Amino acid sequence: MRNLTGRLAAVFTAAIAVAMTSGGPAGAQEDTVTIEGLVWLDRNSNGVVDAPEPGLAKARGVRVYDATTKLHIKDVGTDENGRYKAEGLPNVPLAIYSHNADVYLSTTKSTFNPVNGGGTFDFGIRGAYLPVPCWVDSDGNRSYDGEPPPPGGCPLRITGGPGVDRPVDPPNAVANITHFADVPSGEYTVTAGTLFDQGLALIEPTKQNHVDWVTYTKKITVNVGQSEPWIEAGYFAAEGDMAYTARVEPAEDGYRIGDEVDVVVPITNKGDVPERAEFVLGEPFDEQAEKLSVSDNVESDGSNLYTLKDRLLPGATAEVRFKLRIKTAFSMVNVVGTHINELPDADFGNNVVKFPVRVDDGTTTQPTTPVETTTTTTAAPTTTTTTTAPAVVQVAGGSGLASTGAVPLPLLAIGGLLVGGGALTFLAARRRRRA
Ligand SMILES: [Ca+2]
Ligand SMILES: [Ca+2]
Ligand SMILES: [Ca+2]
Repeated sequence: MRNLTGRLAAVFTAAIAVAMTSGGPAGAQEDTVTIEGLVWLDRNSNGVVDAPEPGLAKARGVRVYDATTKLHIKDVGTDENGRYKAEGLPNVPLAIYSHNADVYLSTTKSTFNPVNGGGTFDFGIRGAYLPVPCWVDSDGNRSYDGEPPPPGGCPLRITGGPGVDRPVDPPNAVANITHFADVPSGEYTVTAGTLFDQGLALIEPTKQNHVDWVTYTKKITVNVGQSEPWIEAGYFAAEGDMAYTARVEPAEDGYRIGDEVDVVVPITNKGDVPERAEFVLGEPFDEQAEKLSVSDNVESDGSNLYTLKDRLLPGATAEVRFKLRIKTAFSMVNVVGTHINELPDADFGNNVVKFPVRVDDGTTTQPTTPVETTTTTTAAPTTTTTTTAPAVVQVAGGSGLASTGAVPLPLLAIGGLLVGGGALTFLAARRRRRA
């Protein structure tokens, strides 16, 4: 018995010894390798890390594969300095690929294969360099002649591609012009900020690479490592002038409570740049006419202040249409454009429209409707044969101008003082919001 016990103990001890040499945690550590390195923006493409060339921070780094089986092991990203490090990789022949070669130009080897025992592998990449002349056109020729940028800098931004969203880079020691540096390939939108509060607006695009003066955007395609396209954003001292008229449809000498009418507000841009126009429908008030619908080319915050959704080109006219049902008598249509649309309005004289409208106020005695009785011979019902005569409306001193957009000069002159209801309040509130 003692002999058997001794033999079992010897076997058990041997088993532990085998397990310790072939399996345990100490063995696993010896069988792994580490790779590390730098991914940097090699702007001069010389394959060397020069002083001003930054690492590609917090981005994609490398992809690691088993070089024999082709199986993907892991992807490793970069830190804030553009460095990557992968520990605990199996000690097998590895294939290491740049994870940026699809959207950047590689200026060094982009693949190391096979790699045994780990090591350090750096990857140089180069993005596109997009010059962006951005200037205030001081000589009026709508071209860039080395003029300085707007006083507050160039409000440009690039968005798109693989998660790019950043402002334009100012001129620096390397590039003496505003630019987007290190841009990976992809589809982008370049957006120019509006500078209306400085009285500046984009020039009319005359070249394919100008940022559009209506949308303040430009869509571009960037190819791997190119030095184009360049984008131009020229501003100039613009003058805004929106002109407003109004009419009522259908054109009638007078209207009755319950009638449905359209108040139409044509707005013409007499300024020299596209702008979104704003105005207040001062009268009729909501208490006087129910708004059944408003054309979809304007937006409103729920007040009686309306803003064109799209910028109106110089010389163009947009019509805003209100469908109204008359609720109570009113005597004026009153439309007032704002002092400041996107730019200050250079001529407020064409912003106020005010004209009289005749509406039956309900006190007029309706004329006794002459029922056609030509065939009446008995007490046959007549109610269904009633013919309603044209309404006779109460004219409160109006001159029947409802059907025209013309504004009598005296009324125009006082219009600015008699802005209906809360128009001035809304105008003031709007300016404060913008401030
Ligand atoms: Ca370099
Ligand atoms: Ca110029
Ligand atoms: Ca105006």
